[in-house]
Amino acid sequence: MFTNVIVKKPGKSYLEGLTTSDLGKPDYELLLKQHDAYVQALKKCEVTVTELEASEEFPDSTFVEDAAVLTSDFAVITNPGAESRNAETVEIEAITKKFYNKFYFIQSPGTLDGGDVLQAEDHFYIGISERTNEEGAKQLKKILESEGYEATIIPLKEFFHLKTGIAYLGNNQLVVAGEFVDHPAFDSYEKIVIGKEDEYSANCIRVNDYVIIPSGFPETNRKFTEAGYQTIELDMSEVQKHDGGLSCLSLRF
Ligand code: CIR
Repeated sequence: MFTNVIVKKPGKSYLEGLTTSDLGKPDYELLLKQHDAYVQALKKCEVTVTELEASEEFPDSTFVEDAAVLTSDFAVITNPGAESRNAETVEIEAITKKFYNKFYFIQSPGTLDGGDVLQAEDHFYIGISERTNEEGAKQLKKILESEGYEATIIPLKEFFHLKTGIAYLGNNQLVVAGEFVDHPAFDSYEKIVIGKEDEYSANCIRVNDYVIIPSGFPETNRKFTEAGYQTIELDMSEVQKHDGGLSCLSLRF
């Protein structure tokens, strides 16, 4: 059960942010509408939304998930792997101080993006990616284990971030795509498998009574509905253009 989320309005500089996709330039007005719909959907999930103002200095800072890993009783401030995003943590640390008094920090030469961290009850999975290095992953594992959690490090083969291709729904159920479908680390879970053509929809978020999924993936929606979940579909086109998905846009705790 989540009670709070932190989101951040995208600034105009979003258009100059990082991307590997070839989906074209985002439309800023449409992006704002999509972000607003995201905030409304979260409110429908009965969480209190803390919305940070846009900052032009950090083009990718609407992807707040990468700057912290939040658990029920402590916060880990990350050390984001992209140079242009590294100082996004300053604002996130300041806002999380309103909710937490126990903090840990990922330190250089360790790098870590929150998008590479998945929590499934008391077990965390930490991806090693272009953004999260082995040192960063090991630091986080040590922090989590010192707090009584289990942690498994997963070197990624293809996905951008760990959560690009996996989500935890609760009830021992995972949503998996691509390299995670047959990954032995996830053998003990019940899985909703997302096909290659619907891969983008594996980045979804369970928030209390709903699973929020990107629109345009009827097969994914059908799978969730069949598994007994209520879904909310959101158009994520302008977010996808900059390699983002539903999880990246919020910190949920
Ligand atoms: C970046 O390259 O950092 C952003 N354009 C996208 C970050 C997406 N974040 C995430 O998957 N957690």
